[in-house]
Amino acid sequence: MKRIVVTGATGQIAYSLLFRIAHGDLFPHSEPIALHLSDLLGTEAMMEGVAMELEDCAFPLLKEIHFGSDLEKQFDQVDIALLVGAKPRGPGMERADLLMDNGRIFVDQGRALGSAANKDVKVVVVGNPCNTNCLIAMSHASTLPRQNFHAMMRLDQNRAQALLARKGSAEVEEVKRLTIWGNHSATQVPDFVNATIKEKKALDVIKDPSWFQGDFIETIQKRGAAIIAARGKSSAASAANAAVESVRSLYTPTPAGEWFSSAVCSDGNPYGIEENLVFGFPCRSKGDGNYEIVPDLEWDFFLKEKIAVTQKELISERVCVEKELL
Ligand code: NAX
Repeated sequence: MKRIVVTGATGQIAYSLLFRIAHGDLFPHSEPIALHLSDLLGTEAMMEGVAMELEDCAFPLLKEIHFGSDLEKQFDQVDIALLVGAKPRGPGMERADLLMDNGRIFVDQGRALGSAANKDVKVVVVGNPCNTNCLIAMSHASTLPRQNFHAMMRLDQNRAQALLARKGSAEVEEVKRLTIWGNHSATQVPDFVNATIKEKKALDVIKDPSWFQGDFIETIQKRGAAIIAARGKSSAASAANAAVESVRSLYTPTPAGEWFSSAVCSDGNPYGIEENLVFGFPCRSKGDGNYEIVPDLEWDFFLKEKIAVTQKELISERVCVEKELL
């Protein structure tokens, strides 16, 4: 049986995510599941309501449901931790304030993971700013391997994949080798140089380099804001889907020559990115829950410059939190 904790369990992403997990979507094989719902003190009644709805789905794989606000209890023996809970950015709030406020949450969660979770736990941070939150949690879970921590880049990858399929008149599954380098923010770098459509370089299918360097990158970087403008709320079901796929990719052998995007610890990376960052890289897995960074992808001058910018942003986020939170 796999124990899975979801934080922010009464939030809008969790309201899609929990049901996908309970249905068995995290793994390519059938696996009995114990779900641990974690959220702030005072949300117990809502968590109970969500637990009741989960029961009412009569999911065959869902064997146990636990909920509460005590991190040590909810993180006890978990195999997978999806850290979704975070404070939304309020009006007039600076990015630095958000970094500090949310960073504090991840200090406690990192410690609780280190002391209570299974030693092989795989952690995916969704709550924003997810790369730096992940760095903080990883730094405070010193008993756990740093390579077991991920920040979610998959929604950006999926958005880029869908856009390339539309523009290139292809099916989504015919778009491959997409990397989102760097930070899950407006500086992220969707890599059109190495992406393929129907086994050909995307640049040879959509013969319009200025579209890639302009509209394509900007649309992906600003897609989150466009959803908020249209829906009045941030992405939720698509974020939940991406969280499911982030985990599922770790438990599914990556087909030869392909990869998926995840932000992982940059220590020892093959691209010369500064160490001690959580940075979006191309990753592949043997399906055992672990991954390696795919080496040897080429960057053209344009990508190289953009990747330097996103790296700089991540370094500045780290500088912002390092005194108090690292
Ligand atoms: P909601 O506001 O619906 O839910 C947030 C949840 O977090 C609530 O259950 C709340 O009780 C909990 N929470 C608030 N403060 C907390 C604290 N101090 N400690 C623990 N839990 C706390 O947000 P939702 O739409 O579910 O989004 C959750 C997070 O995902 C946000 O940070 C959001 O920015 C982030 N996202 C990340 C994405 C990604 O691709 N990495 C995309 C979607 C989303 O924007």
